[in-house]
Amino acid sequence: MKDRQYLEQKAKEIRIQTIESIAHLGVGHVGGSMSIVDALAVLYFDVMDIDPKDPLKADRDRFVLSKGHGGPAVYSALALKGYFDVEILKTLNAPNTKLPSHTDKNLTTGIDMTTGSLGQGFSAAVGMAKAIQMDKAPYYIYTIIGDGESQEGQIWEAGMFAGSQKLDHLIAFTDYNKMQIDGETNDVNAVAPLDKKWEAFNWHVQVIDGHDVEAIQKAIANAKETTGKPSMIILNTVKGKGALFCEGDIGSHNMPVTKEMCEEAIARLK
Ligand SMILES: Cc1ncc(C[n+]2csc(CCOP(=O)(O)OP(=O)(O)O)c2C)c(N)n1
Ligand SMILES: [Mg+2]
Repeated sequence: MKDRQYLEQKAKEIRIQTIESIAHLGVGHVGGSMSIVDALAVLYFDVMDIDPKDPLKADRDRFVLSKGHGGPAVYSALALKGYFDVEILKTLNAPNTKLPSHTDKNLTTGIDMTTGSLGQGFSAAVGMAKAIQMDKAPYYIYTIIGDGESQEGQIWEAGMFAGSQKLDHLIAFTDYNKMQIDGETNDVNAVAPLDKKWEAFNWHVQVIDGHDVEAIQKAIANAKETTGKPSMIILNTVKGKGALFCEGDIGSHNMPVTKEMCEEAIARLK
C-alpha cells in the first residue's frame, strides 16, 4: 500500500498536467476532471493491477470513466503512469488527436471503454463485471459516474442488475461534486439521498471525503472484502478541486483557460 505523501504527490502531478493540457487547448472540462484526481491517483498509482508495458494483458483490472468528459484527468494519470509520453498531453482534443475530450478506447492506449454519452459507460462496466463473474476471473472493474449523470435512468437500470446479480468485483464511485453542467445537481433533479438509493439496489455503500487519498484506499480495501454485493463509494468532492480560478464554481464545467490562469493555478498547487 502506497503512503499518503506519495499519493498526494501523484495527485498534484495529475492536477498540474490536467490544467496544462486544457490550457494548451484553451478550453475544457476543468471542473469534472479536477474533482476525480484523487481517486485516479489511488487507482492508478496504488490499487489497480495494470501494466503500461502490457496495456491489454488479459487479467488486468479495468477502469471505465463513465463521466467521459473527465478524460483530461485520466490522460494525465495514464501519461504519468508510463502509457505514453507526457508531451502527448498537449494534443488534447486537437485535430487527429489520440486524446479526444471524452475517453475513447479505440484511440487511446490504456482506455478500456469509450464513453461520453452519460449513463452508457456505467452499463458497460456492469457488463464487464458480469463477464468476470461468469469467468470466475480474479480482477476488478472500477468505474466513476457523475452526480448529474446519476439522473440518467440507465444508471439505475444497470445498478439494479448489478445488485441483483451480486457483482462483487464491481467497485464504482460517484463523483458527488453537487454540480452538473448548468446548476446544482439537487436543484436540477435531486439525486439525494444517494447512499440510501444504492443500498436499496443491494449495493454496499460507503460515503467518504473524495479528496482524502487514505480514505479512498481504505474504502477500496473495504469494498474488496465485501462479497455478494457490488460497491458504491460516494466521493464528496469539490468541482474544480485544485484549480484556483474555478474551484467550487458551477462555471468550471467547460471553460476557457488562459496561459496566465494556468500559471497562477500551478504555482498555487506547487
Ligand atoms: C446522455 C448525455 N446527455 C447530456 C450530455 C451533456 N453533458 C455532458 S457533462 C454533463 C453534466 C454532467 O454532470 P455530472 O455528472 O455531475 O458531471 P461533473 O459534475 O462531474 O462534471 C452533461 C449534461 C451527455 N454527455 N450525455
Ligand atoms: Mg457533478
